[in-house]
Amino acid sequence: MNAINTLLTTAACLSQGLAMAERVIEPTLGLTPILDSVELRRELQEIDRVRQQYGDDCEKHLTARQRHVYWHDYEEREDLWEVGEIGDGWYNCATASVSATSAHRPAGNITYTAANAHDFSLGTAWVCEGTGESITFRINADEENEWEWEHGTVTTVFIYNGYQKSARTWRDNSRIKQFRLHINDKPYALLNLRDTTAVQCFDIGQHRAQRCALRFEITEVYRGNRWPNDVAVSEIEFDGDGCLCFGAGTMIAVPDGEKAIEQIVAGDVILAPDPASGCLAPATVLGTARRNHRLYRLGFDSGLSVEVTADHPLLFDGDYYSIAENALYGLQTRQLAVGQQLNVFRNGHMEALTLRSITPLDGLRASYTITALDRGGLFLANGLCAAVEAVEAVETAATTETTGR
Ligand SMILES: [Ca+2]
Repeated sequence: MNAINTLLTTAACLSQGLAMAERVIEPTLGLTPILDSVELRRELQEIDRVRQQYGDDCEKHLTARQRHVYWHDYEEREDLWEVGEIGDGWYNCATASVSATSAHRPAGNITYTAANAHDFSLGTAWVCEGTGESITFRINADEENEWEWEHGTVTTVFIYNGYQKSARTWRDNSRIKQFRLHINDKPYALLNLRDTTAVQCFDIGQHRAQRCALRFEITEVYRGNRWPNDVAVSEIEFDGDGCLCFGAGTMIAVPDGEKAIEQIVAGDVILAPDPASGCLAPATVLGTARRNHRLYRLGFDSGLSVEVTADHPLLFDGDYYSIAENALYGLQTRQLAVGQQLNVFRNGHMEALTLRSITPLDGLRASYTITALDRGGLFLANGLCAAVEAVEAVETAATTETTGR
């Protein structure tokens, strides 16, 4: 009997241990939106003044907070609640439909539906009773980007906690303290949210995005001052791999010099490296894309740097490398390592430079890429040999040509 009891106790401990082993993910905090419209307008006026004085070079004359406003609110000043930094990024490739187990009834013309948690506005929120309720996002490829999304993944969740319409609505309504994230109907992790208006970024690993269902179940709340039974979340957004890109200002080699990547349009002629001959040849751009992504700065000795997404394949000495090893584009990349010597095209010839640093940049930034060329699959970005998005098709064609199959 004792032996049976011991066995049962052990089994109970084991099952408890398993329950306790549920994955817990803490957020990294991003930018804090300015909820006070008077304060925001004041910052915008100051940015206008600096911009008039220094033109496009104004960024270095702004405070860190003003730079934040400049990047994320400046263009959207017509609607101060717009979530400017996320809107047209990953969503160029994907759509997410939203539903919830419940939502509070409208108060006059103010609604609290699930769709409010995914409308890119901090002025609206999904509001429900709280613990036990959940909101589900079903992700699918945008029809026009079907090809790209064969490789697309979801890796990051961004949450604007509470009702961020104003500082008062944020305090008065309850906020989420913890979500249990279910991926494709299986519990995946507990997300611990902070009681802050700053955007909260959760790295959830890499999940195939096509037909992925993410359900966020409320398990704990921070109580609001006035409406403890109104639990609110203003926005839940996503990012992922499958949309390789460079930061604004990355210079692309063209026949008469260089051109910033954000100015490249379909029909432009660029200089494309041919790995077989080692020569540069003109190629016509067939498509470009603009998105918003988390970017990383690669810093080389001699002061060269480039801002790029973690998944972008870069060709060095016959091998593809990226910051995060992946096979998203039908070719296996190797992971870049600090200290590595890499051949970069500089001043008209190849130069061996050492990779000194890989620095993650905060928040989401405007990012750009060339999706396809009329010949080859490579372009030069700050001298680095970078793959276009349709690189898999290009590589397959090259292999077929070489092997004669
Ligand atoms: Ca919203």
